[in-house]
Amino acid sequence: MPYPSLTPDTAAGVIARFLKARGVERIFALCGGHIMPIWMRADAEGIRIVDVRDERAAVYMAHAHGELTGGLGVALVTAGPGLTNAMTGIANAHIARAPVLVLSGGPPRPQENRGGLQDLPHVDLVRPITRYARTVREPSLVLQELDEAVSRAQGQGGEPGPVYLDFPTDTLRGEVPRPVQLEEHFRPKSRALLRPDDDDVAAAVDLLWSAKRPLVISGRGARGAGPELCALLDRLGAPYLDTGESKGLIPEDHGSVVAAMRGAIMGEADVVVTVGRRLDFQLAYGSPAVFGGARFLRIGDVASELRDNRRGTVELFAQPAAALAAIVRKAGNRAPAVDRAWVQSMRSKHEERAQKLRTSMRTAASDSAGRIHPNRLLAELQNQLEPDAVVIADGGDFLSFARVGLSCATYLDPGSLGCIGVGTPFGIAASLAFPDRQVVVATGDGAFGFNAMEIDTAVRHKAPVLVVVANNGAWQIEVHDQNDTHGKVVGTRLQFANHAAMARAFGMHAERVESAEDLQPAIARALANRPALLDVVVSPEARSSDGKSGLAWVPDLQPLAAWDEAERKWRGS
Ligand SMILES: Cc1ncc(C[n+]2csc(CCOP(=O)(O)OP(=O)(O)O)c2C)c(N)n1
Ligand SMILES: [Mg+2]
Repeated sequence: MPYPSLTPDTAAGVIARFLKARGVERIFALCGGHIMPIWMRADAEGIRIVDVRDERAAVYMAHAHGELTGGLGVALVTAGPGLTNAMTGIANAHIARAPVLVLSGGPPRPQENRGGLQDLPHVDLVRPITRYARTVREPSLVLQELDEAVSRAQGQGGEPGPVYLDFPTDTLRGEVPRPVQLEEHFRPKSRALLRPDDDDVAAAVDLLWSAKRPLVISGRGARGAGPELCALLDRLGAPYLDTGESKGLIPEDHGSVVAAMRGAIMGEADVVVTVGRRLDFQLAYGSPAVFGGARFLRIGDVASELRDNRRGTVELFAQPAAALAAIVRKAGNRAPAVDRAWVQSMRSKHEERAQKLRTSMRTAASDSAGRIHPNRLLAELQNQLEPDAVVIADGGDFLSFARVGLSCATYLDPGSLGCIGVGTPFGIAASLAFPDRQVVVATGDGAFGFNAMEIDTAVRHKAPVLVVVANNGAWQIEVHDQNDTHGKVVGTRLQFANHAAMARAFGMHAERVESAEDLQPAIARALANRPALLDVVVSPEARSSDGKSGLAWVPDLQPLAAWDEAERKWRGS
C-alpha cells in the first residue's frame, strides 16, 4: 500500500476537524472512493455519517437540517454521478436559500481530463445553483476555502444558500503544513446583526401607523423573528398571513391570523408589509392586478426578499428581527390608524371558515368505494399531534390538503421550486435533529416514490419519523388537470401499491389503512413505534384547493386562474 494512513494533518483530516470545530454533528452522505478520505476522517473525529441511498436525499436532509436547526447542513457525495444525483437537492436549497455545504471529490490531479473515472466538470454544473463553487487542488488552501464557503452558505454579506467544494483525491491525501492551519479559520464567525437605518425606521413607522388596512406577510427571512413579529402585530393590530416558508411562526390562535381570507385580504390591504418574504408566484408577484393600489413596506436582509418584483415605499435593509423591534420601539405610544372594524370582520370571517374546515375535515365522508377522504386522514392525524410537532407535507393534491389542514409549530414542504419527493428525507433529518419531538411526513404516493428507498435509511439510523402516505394510486392533481383541460387521462395513474408491505420489507413498523375507523388506532401504534409508515388508501375523487385554483395548468400571466384573469384585465389584454 503506497499511501500513508490518513492523519489529522492531511487535507481530509483538516476538513473533518474544521467541520467538528463548526459544530457539525452529522453528515448526510453516500460513499465512493473519491471522497473516502473525508468520510474516514469525519468518522475519526466523531462526526456521525448518515449514509443514505441516493445523493439527492443526502442534500435534502442537509437542507432540512440547516433550515430547522439554524446551523449548517452538510452533504458528502462522490464524484460524477454522485454529484449529478445531488443536483436536484442543490437546486432546491438554492431556491429555498437553505444553508448547505456540499462536499465532493474528483480524480487525482495527475488523472484530470484524461478520461478518469467519474470525471465531470462539477463546478460548471453547479455554479448557477450555488453561492460558491470551487475545486480546491492545493492542500494548504483547504481551510480558508472551507471558511469562506461556509460564510457564504450562511449568507454573510449575501443570500444564504448551498455552496460546493470538491477536492481531487490526491489533494485529500496531501499534507496541510501545520503553520497554515490557522486557528482563526476553525473558529465560528460571529453573525453580525444587520441593523436598520434610523430614517428608514421612522419612515416605516409613519407608513404603518397611518395605514388603515395594513397586512403583514412573513417568509423565510422572518424565521427566528417570531417574538418581534408578534410584538408588531399586537402593537399595530394588523392582520397577518404566513406562507409555507414560515408556517408555525405565529400561532394560529393569534388574533392577527387571517389565513382563510388570503384571497380577499390581498386585494383590500392599503399597506402590505413583507417580512423576509419574496413576492414570488405564491404572492402574485406583488402585482397591482391583485394587490390593487397597496403600497409596500419591505423588510429583509437579502436582496431578493427586499426588492423582487415590487419596490417598497419604504425598504428596511436589515435583519427582520432587528427591524421589527426597531419599528415597535420607534412607534412608542403612537396610536395606529388601523380600521379595527375591517380587521375584526376579516378575523371573524377567518374563524368562521377555519371552524367550518375543521368540522368538515372531521366528518369528511369516504367515497362510494370506501376510500378515505384525505381531510379525514389529516383530522385524525392532527388529533394525535403534540403542540411542538414537526410536520413535513409533500405531494400534489395531498400537499394542498395538508398545508391548509394541519397546524403545527414547525413545517417544511417542497417550497417554491415545487420539489416534490423531499418528504421522507426531510423527515429523517428532522427526526434525527429533534429526536424528542414528533416528526410526521404527510405525503402523496407519487411524491413518496421518489425517495421511498430512504425508509431503509430511517430504519438503519433509527430516525424516529412517521411517514403517512396518502395513497390515491395516482399523480392525482395531474389527473384532475388532464380531465379538466384535455379530457383525457394519460400517464398520470399509478397503482394502489402496498407501501406498507414495502416498508416492512426493510424492517419498519408499517400498516395499510383502508377504512376511516382504523385510522385512530393505527396512527397511535405508528407514533409509538417510529420509525413507522402508514399507507392510507385515500379517495382520488377529492379535489384540493390547489387542484381547483388552476395551479396545475400553468396559466400565462399568473400562477392561479383568478389572478391570471385579474392580470389580464389590469393589463387591458
Ligand atoms: C420533481 C417533480 N416532478 C414532477 C412534478 C409535478 N407534480 C406536481 S404535483 C404532482 C403529483 C403528485 O402526486 P402525489 O404525490 O401522489 O399527490 P396527489 O396529487 O396524488 O395527492 C406532480 C407530478 C413536481 N412538482 N416535481
Ligand atoms: Mg397520489
